[in-house]
Amino acid sequence: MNDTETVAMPVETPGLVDFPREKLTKKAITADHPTWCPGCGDFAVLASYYKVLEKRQVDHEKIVTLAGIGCSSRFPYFVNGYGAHFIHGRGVPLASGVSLSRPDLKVFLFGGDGDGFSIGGNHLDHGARKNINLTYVIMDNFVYGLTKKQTSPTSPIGFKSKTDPQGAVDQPVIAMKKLVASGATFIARTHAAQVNHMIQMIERAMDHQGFSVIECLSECVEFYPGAFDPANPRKGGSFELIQEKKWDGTAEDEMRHDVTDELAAYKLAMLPFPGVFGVFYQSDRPTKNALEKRWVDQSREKIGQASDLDILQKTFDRMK
Ligand SMILES: Cc1ncc(C[n+]2csc(CCOP(=O)(O)OP(=O)(O)O)c2C)c(N)n1
Ligand code: SF4
Ligand SMILES: [Mg+2]
Repeated sequence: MNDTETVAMPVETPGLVDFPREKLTKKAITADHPTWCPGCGDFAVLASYYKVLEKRQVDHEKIVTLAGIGCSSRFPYFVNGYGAHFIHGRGVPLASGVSLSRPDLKVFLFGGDGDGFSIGGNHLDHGARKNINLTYVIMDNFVYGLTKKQTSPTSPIGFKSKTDPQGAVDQPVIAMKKLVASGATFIARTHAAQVNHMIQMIERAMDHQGFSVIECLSECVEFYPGAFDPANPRKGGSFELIQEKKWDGTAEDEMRHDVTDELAAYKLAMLPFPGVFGVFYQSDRPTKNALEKRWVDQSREKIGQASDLDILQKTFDRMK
């Protein structure tokens, strides 16, 4: 097998026998009452997440909801399931560890633009290039919401905040450009005011084997109201969808977007705000989970399928 082939991963949970299941309902997945400001875009993202889990009837014990720190990162409190609200910017390493050690779980990570592109920017790049199997939703509101209005890495030039009272002067990170360059193998963009589209994107992301990441424009009504009106038809904007190739041989298909074309994805990412929405890029490069498993399996075969305990004991014996 060469490294470009996709490696199938087992999905059984070790030691778990089949048992009759009750239908997974929204009530069963809902935990605490969300504490965001009334009108915050994050409510719709959470509702879409509930909807996807319910629609897809994900095994309840396999749902893992992880996050960094920020308003958007409060997700794990509101989901009844395994999860952790972790350190600011460190969600990707945490989620990577969970995914690599328990490939049978459905690992979801949520966070903000500050969490993902500023303090966690480096982690995002490495999680993406390693193609760790997880789904990461970045709720981009162009501001630090939780800490009450500082300039974020995605704030546009001129944005007035507590850290830039005269208006931001630094070139912002363009989320989709960064994501395409990162090596993530599923990259999509959506808007919290477009719930059906958001649900579709989350479903496609969770079905993808590898590092799937979604930029979701989610308005901070408290500290950056109206930021995404240009992408909201109900506020006079336009929500332009990417037309994906259907490979049907028609003339119009020539004009459609090939999601496997990285350069085409980068060109879409360069469109001026509000840009376009949908799947920018997708590739079936093998995951680190699968490559690591192959290496572990081969090593185990070499040592006669010894148990984890035997291997540990032998390692200790060698150290004596
Ligand atoms: C190491 C560390 N640095 C800084 C902070 C303070 N802090 C908490 S949340 C946050 C920014 C949150 O912004 P974002 O990630 O965009 O999330 P939002 O609140 O906008 O959803 C900062 C700077 C922290 N908690 N830990
Ligand atoms: S401060 Fe902004 S991001 Fe945070 S809950 Fe309020 S509206 Fe939402
Ligand atoms: Mg933010």
